[in-house]
Parts: sequence; C-alpha cells; structure tokens
Amino acid sequence: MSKLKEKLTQKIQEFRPRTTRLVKEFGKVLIDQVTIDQCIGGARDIRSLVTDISYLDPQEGIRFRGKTIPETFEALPKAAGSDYPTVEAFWSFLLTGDIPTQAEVDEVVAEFKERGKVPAYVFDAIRALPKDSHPMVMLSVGILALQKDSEFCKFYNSGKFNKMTCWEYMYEDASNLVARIAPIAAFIYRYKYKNDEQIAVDPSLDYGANFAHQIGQVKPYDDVARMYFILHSDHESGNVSAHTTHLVASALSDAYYAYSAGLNGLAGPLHGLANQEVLGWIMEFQKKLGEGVEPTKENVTKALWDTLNAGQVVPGYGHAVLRKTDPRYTSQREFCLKHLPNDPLFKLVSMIFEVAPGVLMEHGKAKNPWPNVDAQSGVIQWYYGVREWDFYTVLFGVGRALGCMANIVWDRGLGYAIERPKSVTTAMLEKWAEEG
Ligand code: AMX
Repeated sequence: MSKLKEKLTQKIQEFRPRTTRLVKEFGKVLIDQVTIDQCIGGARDIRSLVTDISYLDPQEGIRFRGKTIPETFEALPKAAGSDYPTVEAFWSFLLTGDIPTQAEVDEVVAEFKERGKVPAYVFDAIRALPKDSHPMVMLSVGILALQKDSEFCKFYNSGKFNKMTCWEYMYEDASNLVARIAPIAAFIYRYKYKNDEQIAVDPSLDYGANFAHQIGQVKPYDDVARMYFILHSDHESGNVSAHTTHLVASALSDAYYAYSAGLNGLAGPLHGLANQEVLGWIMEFQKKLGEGVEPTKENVTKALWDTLNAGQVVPGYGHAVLRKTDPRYTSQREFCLKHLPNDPLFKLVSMIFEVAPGVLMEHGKAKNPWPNVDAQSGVIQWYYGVREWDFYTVLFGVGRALGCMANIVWDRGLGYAIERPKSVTTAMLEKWAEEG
C-alpha cells in the first residue's frame, strides 16, 4: 500500500467517530431553517452539506484544508525550479490535510506515472465524436469511457461489498481519474485544434509540467498549469460541479459516472463555462470597437451596460456565496502582474475590473459585483498561446477533478448516505405563506 493510502486509512479511521457521535448524540440539533425564497431560489445558503476539504467564507474566499490560497502555495513543496507546488503535493494535501514531505510527493509523482496511462479505448471514444463537438463533451465522454475498468464497481459487483472498506476502491478510481484526466485533456487539445498531432507523455515530468509538454507549451506554462489546476480544484460542496459529483456518487455510482456528470454541470455558462464566455465577451467588445480603437473606461462602461440592457449577465462577475473579489482572481492577477504586466488583454481585463463593479452596483441586481475566478483566467491562457477559448472550461475540469475526487473518497470513507432532499408543491408553499 502507498504511503498516501496508508495515511488516508489512518485519517479516515480516526475521523469516523466524530461523524458517528454527531449523528447519534446530536442528530436533532438545529443548524439552519429554510425559507420560501431559498426553496424557489436554488437552495441558496441552506446549510445541508458537509465537507472538510475546503471552506468558502463569503468575505475571505476559499480555504483549502484550513489554508488560504497564499498559505497553501507557501506551505507545499514546490516543483523543482518552480514557484508553484506540484499538483501531486496538493492532491496529497487535499486528501489528508497534511503538508506532504518531498519524499511523500515524489512517491505520488511516481505513482501518477503508472496511474496516468490512458487506455486506447478512451481516445477511440473521443475520436468517434464529431470533431466540432464541444471539448467539454469530449472530456465528459472520455471520463465516462473509463468506467468499464472501475475498481469500485467491480468491488460492488463482487458480492463482498462492504460500507467500511468501499472507500479504498473509490480511492483507486479517484486517483486513476485524477492521473488520467490531464493527459485526456491534452489529447483533446491536440486532437481538436492541432491536427491530431499528439505529443507523448514525458515520464520525467510532474503532472503540471507534463500537461504543458503534452499540449505543446514550454516554461513557464508548467507553472500556469500547476497554478490553474490548484486554484480551480475545490470551492466547498455546494457549487454545481462538486454537488453533482457528490450527489451521483451518493447513489454508489463510481467516480467515473460521478465526475462525468459533474463535468456536464461545469459546462454551464453560469458555472465553469464563464471563463470561455469572458474571452468571447472581450473579443466581441474589441470587434465592435473596431481596429485601432483603444479601450477606455467610457467605452468599456458602455459595453457593460449594453450587455446588461440586453438582459445578459456580465461573465466573470458575481458569485452565489462570495461577497468580495475572489482570491482566485487575485492570485491569477498577481501572476499577470509578474509575468505579463504590459499585455493589452491583461490591461483591458484590469480596466473591466476598475469599472464593472460600479456598473453592476448601479444596475442593482447582482448581490456580488466583484470578479470571480473566471474573469482573469482566460487572459493567461491567451498570452501563452492557448487561444482556443472553448477549451478553457476543460482546464477548469482538470483542476476541479482534484477537489471532487478528494470529496467522494471521504464521502465513502465516512459512509455518507444517498442524497435525497424532500420536495414540496407550490400549493403547499402558498398555504404556508398564508399561514405566515
Ligand atoms: N451580470 C449581470 N447580472 C448578474 C450578475 C452578473 N455578473 N450576477 C448576478 N446577476 C443578477 C442575476 O442574474 C439575478 O438576476 P435576476 O434576479 O433577474 O434573476 C440577480 O443578479 C441576483 O443574482 P445573485 O443572487 O447575485 O447571483 P446568483 O447567486 O443567483 O448567481 C452567478 C451567481 C455566479 C450565477 C451569477 O453571479 C452570474 O450569472 N454571474 C455571471 C456568470 C459567471 O461569471 N459565472 C461563474 C461563477 C463562478 C464559477 O462557477 N465558475
């Protein structure tokens, strides 16, 4: 057994009594109440999910395992010659909550080389799709195709299924999925946009660097990949991709079924597709502006109002939980300030950052007028030549796998139940409304 799995076994065993005690001794303690507007309005803010992988504070933003983004980057061992930690170090941290040693990271890096070998049938399944299918369809199909080799599913069908040990099989699938999703994404990139000229895995590289290599990028894109995957990994459990993955896995569907479903939710324009929408919005804006016309505060403000007056949302702004600038936005902005301070697209995005919150406040609808993760992420990709912006959500999907997979391993470890909230009818709501 790997050191990581050994450590996780110990952690899960130590943790279980906490969950058991809460249910047995304090099961009826009230932690929230539900109002009609929450019921109709997307269950916003209702406390009904449990996760220890990350927590999202509306003012402060995300903490992974109790650490802010800068603290996480600071604490984890870095990739050789790099400013950023390896994805493997972060995976170990998300799963266990402990900062891994370099030796522990090296073990995961080596393990991922084996786990990351993608069976040919995955590529066949993707190639069978029309080439103009959205890359998120390709990613979702690629992940779903892996299902036939699910260890969890085999264990379930073995007749020896056991609620206490099934997490170990979920862990195997989750680790394989994480190791394979980046090479699958790289395959999609080369297949769809680069004439299917594939680049072989380089076994000397870590996860992020190998992804950069396989899509045909050089340094410092390895750091872009590491940063991007880590920043997009997890945002507690209520967002569409994480919640869908958790929900599907709660029916004891395996990791492949669950994450393929999660990716389908990530592909929505109000969620992960927003990073593609931001670039689309900017390009449309520049086209309308015309050749050689400089963006100014005035014409950016007008473009924002045009979007709002047309009944559309400003992509990359607003959030269901956050009420401040997303620290994932800030982290990417800091990267831009260091590596591409004079890039025209970065300057335009910075100008949008200056005016959009004011416009959205004046518009008066969005509860959060500040930028989210997606407002900034396309700029970096564009700068380094990854300009096929319908691919950006795929990058998000690779990163999000880390959080979703860590979560469903723990879900099975702690024996969470099948999710099944209760529905009511509109007539019931009307009756309760009248009764006050
Ligand atoms: N532009 C224009 N209007 C916005 C807005 C924006 N960026 N954000 C919210 N609003 C509007 C809503 O559409 C809603 O209008 P309605 O009352 O007519 O339906 C109203 O403001 C209240 O919405 P809210 O409570 O502030 O937001 P929410 O929790 O319902 O939705 C989100 C959150 C992210 C879907 C929304 O802010 C949005 O559509 N943003 C733009 C798309 C985007 O950037 N998505 C990515 C989010 C991060 C991620 O998941 N990757």
